[in-house]
Amino acid sequence: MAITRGFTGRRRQAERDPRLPPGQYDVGRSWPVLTAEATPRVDAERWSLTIDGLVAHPTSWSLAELKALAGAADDTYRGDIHCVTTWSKLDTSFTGISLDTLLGIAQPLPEATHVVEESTTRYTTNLPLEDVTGGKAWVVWEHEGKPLSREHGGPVRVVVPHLYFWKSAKWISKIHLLDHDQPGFWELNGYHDHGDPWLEQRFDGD
Ligand SMILES: Nc1nc2c(c(=O)[nH]1)N[C@H]1C(S)=C(S)[C@@H](COP(=O)(O)O)O[C@H]1N2
Ligand SMILES: [Mo]
Repeated sequence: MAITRGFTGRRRQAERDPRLPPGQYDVGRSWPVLTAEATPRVDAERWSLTIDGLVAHPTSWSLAELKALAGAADDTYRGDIHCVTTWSKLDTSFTGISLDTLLGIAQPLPEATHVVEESTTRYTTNLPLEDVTGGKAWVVWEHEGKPLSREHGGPVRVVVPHLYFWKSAKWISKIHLLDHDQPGFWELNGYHDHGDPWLEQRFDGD
């Protein structure tokens, strides 16, 4: 028995997809919806994104303006996403604009160290500025080539795929820059402040 169990264990380990962080499973083609609040109906025509706080040029963009800015660049993230509730979705894609482009316009002041993403619903999540710069974060309106559905944050959400997905606010409306860390909705309710899936930073104290 012991030999069989050991053999099975090793085989399972060998078959485990190296793209899966510890404690995660692959949901395949499906995509679970995780929403704490009621799903809002956001009018894409009237929606805008604002970057403000500790920036030289506080700026708001309509969706048409964001699309024009993205233009031919067609900024697409292709890769994996990981939810703290243990599902991961591998090799998926989101199209929008890199936060680098938007922050390049707003220009964070030298003292800016953190951002808070704010949804139209008042959901918030906090990140160090360095986790949303350097090609790590996108503001997106398409998933796998189709408009982002309402339950997944449409018309526009954030995607920060290297952190657990609660750091990716749906129905984004504002990105606020601060000179200190300011825990958001889940961070005030027991989740880890940073949320690195490879370090299993699920809960406060992990
Ligand atoms: N506004 C808002 N954004 C949110 C959430 C939420 O409840 N409200 N849930 C977060 C969590 S915990 C996850 S895992 C992902 C879920 O995104 P999905 O529903 O598109 O899979 O969105 C994140 N962004
Ligand atoms: Mo999540």
